[in-house]
Amino acid sequence: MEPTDYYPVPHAVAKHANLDANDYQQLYQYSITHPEQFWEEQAKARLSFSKSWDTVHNSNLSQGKIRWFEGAQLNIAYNCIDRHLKKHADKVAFIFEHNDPTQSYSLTYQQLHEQVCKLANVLKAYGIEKGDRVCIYLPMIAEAAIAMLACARIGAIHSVVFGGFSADALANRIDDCQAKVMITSDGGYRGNKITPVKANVDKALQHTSYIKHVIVIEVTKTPIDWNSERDIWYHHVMEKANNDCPCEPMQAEDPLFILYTSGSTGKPKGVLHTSAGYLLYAATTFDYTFDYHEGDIFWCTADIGWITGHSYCVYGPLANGATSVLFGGTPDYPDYSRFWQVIDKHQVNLFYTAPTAIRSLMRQGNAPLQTTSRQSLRILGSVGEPINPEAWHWYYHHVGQERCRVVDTWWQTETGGHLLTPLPGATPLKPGCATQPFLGIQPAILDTDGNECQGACEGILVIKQDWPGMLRSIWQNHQRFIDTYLAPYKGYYFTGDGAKRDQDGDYWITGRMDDILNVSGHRFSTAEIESTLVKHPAVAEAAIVGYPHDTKGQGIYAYITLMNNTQPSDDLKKQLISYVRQKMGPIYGIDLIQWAPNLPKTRSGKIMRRLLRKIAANKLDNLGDTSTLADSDALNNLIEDRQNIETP
Ligand code: 7RM
Repeated sequence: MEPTDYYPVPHAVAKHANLDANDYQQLYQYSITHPEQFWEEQAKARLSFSKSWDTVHNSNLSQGKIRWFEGAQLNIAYNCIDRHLKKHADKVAFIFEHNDPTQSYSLTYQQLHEQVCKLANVLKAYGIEKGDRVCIYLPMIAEAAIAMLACARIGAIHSVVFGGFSADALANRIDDCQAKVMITSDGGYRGNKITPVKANVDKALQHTSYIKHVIVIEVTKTPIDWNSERDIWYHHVMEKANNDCPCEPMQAEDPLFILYTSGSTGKPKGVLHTSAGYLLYAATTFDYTFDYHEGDIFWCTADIGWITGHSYCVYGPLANGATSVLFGGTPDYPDYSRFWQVIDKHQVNLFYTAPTAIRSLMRQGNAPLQTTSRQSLRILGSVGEPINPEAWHWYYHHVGQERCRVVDTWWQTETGGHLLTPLPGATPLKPGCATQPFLGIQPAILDTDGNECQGACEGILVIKQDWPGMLRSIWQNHQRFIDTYLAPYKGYYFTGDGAKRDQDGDYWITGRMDDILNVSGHRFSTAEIESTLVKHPAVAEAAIVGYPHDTKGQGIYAYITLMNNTQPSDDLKKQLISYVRQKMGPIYGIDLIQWAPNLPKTRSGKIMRRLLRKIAANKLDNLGDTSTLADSDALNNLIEDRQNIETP
């Protein structure tokens, strides 16, 4: 490590921060030696309960039983909205920054309350009761947050499906959780394009029969098909809805939402989060990681369809009574200065985005930055994948003008909130390093035999105790929850990531240990893409691997074995690429296809992905042990042919 690649906390920053290095050290020790007292104090300070708990913590990690604040009652919408009204009714909750910069507007806590109550009453009128599932399939609009909160108000469980997923993917997710009502829109804006939203819903609903009512928000006013027995205009029913809706009292461990994420086997997992623990963890991490101070303007650029949107566009900021920007546009529209323009326009203090966005903006050079001042910025956050030092430096030196702390937050859909992150006033920064555990989190690094490594080392990242924001189960598949996260290393939560710990005790994430790709900060299961490809009549077999990609982090590389009677062609490549996008969603863009008359396999028939990854990356100097290969010709042919594949 270069000696300059280290950014200590300036005194002035430490002095004004919620936690300085001493506070963090003390509080961290306390949080892991007295977790129950620590989280009980946090809960009392941060949340309002209508009934207190019997036990703070009643978990058994190896048995898959995770329970926090059992016996307590609260309502999540009450905690995010109602309790702020007394003092802050006119404070802005959301600034909605429309795709079209001239169409932005704000929503105060009072206005948010009214919209949420009305929609909650609409849901009730269409038969939604406590515990029912509601599917939300929307572009990034303020109504997406309103819909989540309306569910929370009446105890319905929301399942938000990201708008970039296809009709098939949507249908599978509806089926898995048996959602009764769908909240969607006619279309969505993306830069100068309009995306079909309702059309995807119509297609999905041909394959599933659970949804009884579809509430449609008018966004783009594009023509859509209408099924009058099923479809309802949002603005019609909202106009007539009563704005008084009591909050349903919920048990601390009642489900709040399901969010599907890619697993290493094909089928997506319905990650289940519950009420009190999740909200407490989102609220605490929001406050400390972003060093939130009353009056700050926060902007998380994530879509609400991902966990980052759930925890840091909606629940974390609202639980803290904060003002945040919701962004319905793209970083390149109307031009590449959009992020920086929005920061100036709304005087954003705390900004949170993904390395893939940073890299693609960095590629535009500094001209788009120079039209803006960005003087309001104090904290810069990163999430979704490792941030490479080059992008980190650009973010720190150019975007933040060396004035802002960069928080590289490592966490997962399953963890509910940040597990590893620097704290602005407490932690010295190292580019590309997620640094230190959050309060209450005890990471460990295991070797392949499951032994804990001490000191500086590299291995498998696990967490030693449960924390309030941890997932509680996989929807309707508790055994899969245990098998995936708890059984691999008994007594630990298995993250699926590798990590390195350096001599200062700082953690560096090295990437996934399983067959999950991280493309532009999104999780993709290689198995899921493979099983889609083999459904195409021309495909006999497919193997997907990731390879290093300049802006996306990882690109998707497909090795495809065609049916005997099928001729390879560039046209067929295009067809296969669009087939996958159509079946799985436009975010599933295969970058490169290589024809593989044979795949390199072991004698027992396992595809040797390790070799395929090396070929895809064009790293052919050290292939490692190839002695278990059944047929070395397959490998040699692929290596030879690799030269004919252009890396875009
Ligand atoms: C929040 C989110 C989770 C996976 C995770 C990692 C990777 C996320 C970082 C990161 C290095 C980071 N949820 N990951 N953040 N890797 N540094 N700061 O992304 O469920 O969609 O993905 O993303 O591999 O396991 S997620």
